[in-house]
Amino acid sequence: MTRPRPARPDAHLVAAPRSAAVRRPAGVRARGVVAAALVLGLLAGCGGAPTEPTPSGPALQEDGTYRAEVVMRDMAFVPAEVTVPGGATLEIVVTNEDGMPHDLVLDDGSATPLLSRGESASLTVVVADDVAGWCSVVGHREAGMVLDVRAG
Ligand SMILES: [Cu+2]
Repeated sequence: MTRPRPARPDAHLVAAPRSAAVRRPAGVRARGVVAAALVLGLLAGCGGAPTEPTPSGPALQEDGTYRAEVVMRDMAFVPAEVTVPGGATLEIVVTNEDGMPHDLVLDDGSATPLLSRGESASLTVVVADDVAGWCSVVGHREAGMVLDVRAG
């Protein structure tokens, strides 16, 4: 029952339906590009250089809280400012990469222990309003070792 298909003399005309690409709504394509950019951004965020981790902005966790990684380095908190939506619960994970001990004290009264080089600790705070943070080692706050937690 196999019959050779009749040759279509006009095949070259229908092979490339020009209208298909043109008719796709521009909005659909734009959303696709945005989604791809988001995926790329997430991938880039996960792949930091292993030798020097780059602190990033607060990351939204699955439970709705935020988590910020802050490094103590050269008598400073890096980043020196963390912003989350007002009322958000924020876990601040501080790691001391400096040659001297530091701690983190928040004006809500919470504080980490004094951390030696390589040590980490975390504080969890509800950021209803801006919260000031600093290192309580004598002279460090005055030297600029402050962390501003902001309710954005
Ligand atoms: Cu300090």
